[in-house]
Amino acid sequence: MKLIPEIHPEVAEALALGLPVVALESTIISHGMPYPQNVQTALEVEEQVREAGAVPATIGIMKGKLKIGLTPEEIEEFGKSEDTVKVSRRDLATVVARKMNGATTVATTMILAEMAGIRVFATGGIGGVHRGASESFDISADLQELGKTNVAVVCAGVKSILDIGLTLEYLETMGVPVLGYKTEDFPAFYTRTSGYRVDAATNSAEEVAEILRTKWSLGLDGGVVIANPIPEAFAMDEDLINEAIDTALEEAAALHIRGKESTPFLLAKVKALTDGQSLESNIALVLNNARVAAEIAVALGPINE
Ligand code: PSU
Ligand code: MN
Repeated sequence: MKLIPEIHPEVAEALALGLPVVALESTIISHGMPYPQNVQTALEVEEQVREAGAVPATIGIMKGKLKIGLTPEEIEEFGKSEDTVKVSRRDLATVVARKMNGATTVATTMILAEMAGIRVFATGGIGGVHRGASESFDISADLQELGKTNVAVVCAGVKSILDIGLTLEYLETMGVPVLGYKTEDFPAFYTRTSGYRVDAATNSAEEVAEILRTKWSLGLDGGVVIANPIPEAFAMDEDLINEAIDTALEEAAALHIRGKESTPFLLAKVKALTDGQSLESNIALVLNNARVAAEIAVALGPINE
């Protein structure tokens, strides 16, 4: 028997009517930000999606149930709980079978969004190829997912805790278009530039929607990265953030932090080292991505296959 996700009634209705819906992930709530800012941000992100004319669907796993659209109470539970498992593709079956609570990463949120028929997803940053990956082999499952699952992901680029150049190479190998939203530069999450370029700059949500529609109508399965730089006013000083990242990476190496703990450890360290400034930037860019994702979902309209 096929496992079907539980879709929140408001989301189900929007999908049935062909109205725009934006998927949102839950690892950013459980592992990406501290409580209570995580919950507050998750709720504000939903509000931002609504203001821009789409219905938000925060995705997560509760007691093994696949949930498309969490209630504010469920978001609060995700934000508070300390034993929620970070669930990427390889963890999904175990967490569902054992009826555990799980927070979905970019990869898993894409999988569940696609199951529900949601085509646009907003997050902060995607996972990527870690620095030193030639030794550690640490490459986020997000990149393989982008290669095969039909969901567009609006993000603020890739953090320089990762190897940005290798991440872009990997995306090219997987056939994933990397579009810049009103920029030619690939952004580095906390900063608007990374020294790398996007494949194509776009100037409007309509233009992005046209590329998405064309890709999928060509039968080219897979996602698209829409790189939307952090608003200027919240961009961080490059030297400050790079120094914090270098220190965080040194500490992670000294403590032998590996595997799925790596990204959450680095995020928390960077926040501590920048006196919370990185958290403020993080919140601003996620809200900005939610708005752009909603505009793209509106421009895209329903996809009929
Ligand atoms: N990058 C961020 N914030 C995050 C993450 C990445 O700036 O919260 C989370 C996302 O859920 C992403 C996951 O999918 O970390 C990647 O983890 P890993 O590198 O273990 O695949
Ligand atoms: Mn990893």
